[in-house]
Amino acid sequence: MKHLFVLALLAGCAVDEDPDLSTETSEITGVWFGYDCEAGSIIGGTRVTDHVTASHGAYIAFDAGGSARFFRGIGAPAYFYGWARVMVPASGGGLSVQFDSDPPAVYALLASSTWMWIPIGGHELQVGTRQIKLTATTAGLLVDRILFVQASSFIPITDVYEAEAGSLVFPMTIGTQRLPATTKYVSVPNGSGDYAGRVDLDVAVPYDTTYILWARANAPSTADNSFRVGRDGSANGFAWDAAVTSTMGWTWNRPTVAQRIDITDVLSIASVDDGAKRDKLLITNDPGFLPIESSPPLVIAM
Ligand SMILES: [Ca+2]
Ligand SMILES: [Ca+2]
Repeated sequence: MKHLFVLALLAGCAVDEDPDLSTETSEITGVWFGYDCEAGSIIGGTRVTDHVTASHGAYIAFDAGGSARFFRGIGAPAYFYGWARVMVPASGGGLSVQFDSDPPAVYALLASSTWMWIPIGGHELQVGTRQIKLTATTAGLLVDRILFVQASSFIPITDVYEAEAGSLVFPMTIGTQRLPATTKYVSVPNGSGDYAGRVDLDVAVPYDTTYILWARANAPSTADNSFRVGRDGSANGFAWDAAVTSTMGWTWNRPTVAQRIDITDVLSIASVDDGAKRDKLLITNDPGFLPIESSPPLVIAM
């Protein structure tokens, strides 16, 4: 890291932070890099806000000017397509993206009360340390993550499905936890028996390929945490053990292997252990996206 850092200084780049030089490749995106914006170098009227619907539990808000900068070490010239996960105030807004001392490009954004991914252009990145600088043309713009991939056809998603919105097969039933906030979930109540009950969720993705699945679950013991996920009503998919939680606690976890999903598909979540509760399923193709649970566990609709 030091080596390229010194080279960058010699080349006259304005670098005031160690760049992130890690190279990552995922089976879903190919070569990629991304940042949770709250981890950037943030100055001026930009603040970091914690929230459970943001990746790593936080986003940046452009309140009154300010900027967020990220430093990327590039080992070989490559073309990257950029994406940003944003929420836009009712007035609409604009996100400005600047590489090094290039003229900034401004992307006009429509109002959105939920997170959405927007494209932020293609960029040829040369060898060395590149600076990516974000600013906003409108106060109130929120930015959670930025993601850069080499595949021109890639479209990022971070889609959340409520488990209780699916089609239930008895003895899978809908339940409600009132505290610390109202959470609706599905479960096979303890005593109803193992290996019985299912919920089928209709899902949609941009294209047929593999995706990362996350589930938010309550699983108070290893006897109350197992389920299977298949497709089209079958449980012949893969086993998934939720992370063990406190009695009233909820947490996100994921299987290590990405799973194939078609453009329109039915994911079937079949109960193995009675007593396990499932609140939400999140489907993403962003390898760096991390849903988190605040501590003590809050329950806030995503
Ligand atoms: Ca974030
Ligand atoms: Ca739910």
